[in-house]
Amino acid sequence: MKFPINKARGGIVAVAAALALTVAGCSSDSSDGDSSSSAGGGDTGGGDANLAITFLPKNLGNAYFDTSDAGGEEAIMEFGGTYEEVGPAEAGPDAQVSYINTLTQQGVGGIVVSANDPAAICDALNEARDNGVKVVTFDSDTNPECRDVFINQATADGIAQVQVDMIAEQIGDEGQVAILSASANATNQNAWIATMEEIFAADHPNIELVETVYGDDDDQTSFDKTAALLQTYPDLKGIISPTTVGISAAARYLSTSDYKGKVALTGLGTPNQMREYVEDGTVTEFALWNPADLGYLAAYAAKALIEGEITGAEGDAFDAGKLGSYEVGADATVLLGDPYRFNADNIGDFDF
Ligand code: RAM
Repeated sequence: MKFPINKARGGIVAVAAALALTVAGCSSDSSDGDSSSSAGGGDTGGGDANLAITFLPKNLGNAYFDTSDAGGEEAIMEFGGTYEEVGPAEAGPDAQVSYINTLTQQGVGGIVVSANDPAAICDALNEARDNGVKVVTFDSDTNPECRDVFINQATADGIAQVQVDMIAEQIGDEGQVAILSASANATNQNAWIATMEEIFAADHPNIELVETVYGDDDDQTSFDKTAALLQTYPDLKGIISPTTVGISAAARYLSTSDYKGKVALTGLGTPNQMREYVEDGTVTEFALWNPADLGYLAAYAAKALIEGEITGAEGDAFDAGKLGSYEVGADATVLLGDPYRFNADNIGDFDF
């Protein structure tokens, strides 16, 4: 299916009947790997509200978070807050704690964070909250008692199902598969993997999941783990990598190896990182949501919390700019939408 492309807001807007993927074409000034960058509308608008909002990704230098945080920056500019991004170089379980403590001392209004571990940053986040900072998790949640709201990109069931469906289609529903994940404690990947295991067991008796390995959302580690998997399992038919860092590193390895076109690779990737591997036949199809929209929605949720429009109670509703109105569901969770499949027929329509 082809989508009309509309150059708007300095970006590309691709629209389908069933879903609208709005793509921020601008790049964040955080993509240079600085530990901090800021931009904003100057005044923190909204009366007395403290709309200084800082994004804290799992790690810096990950194209996925460059895009999601740029979406957050776009939103914050729109409503006249102050945007900042800080984060660790490596996605370690407690690597974000010192950043959270500093933000608490600085008295920011909100922190928007993707957690490397469900518990390790909880004390720091709750201390921030005790000091009046609103905490939004997005992408990868903490335990629910450590944040005000979680912005979920898609349901864990939906994200797991699309990856199982894609690998089953690509390997003829039989043979050995392995998973190349992010860091071992990542809340999001672990939830998706647990659900994938259930789906394989229930619906795909001829697929054997041989091992899950961890590339730590580091390009070189993910590349090396791919090589090791292929050596260890000579009959491997496919790899699922539910991380944008992992899938692009695995694709790079496969693309110049004898396994290209023989071992299937799918999972979650960004179109810009995967384009050359779809075009050269290494990868048939992968999935993702729109990271820019995820960051944009998270920023508007932080604003609504800071301004007291929502508390995180089920049924709370708030305005999210160009995305429209969203409602808080169970467990103080807001759902962005459905995962989307990218392949040779449509990848040219996307730029993120
Ligand atoms: C990586 C990160 C992120 C995840 C995506 C799919 O960029 O692990 O948390 O949501 O992949």
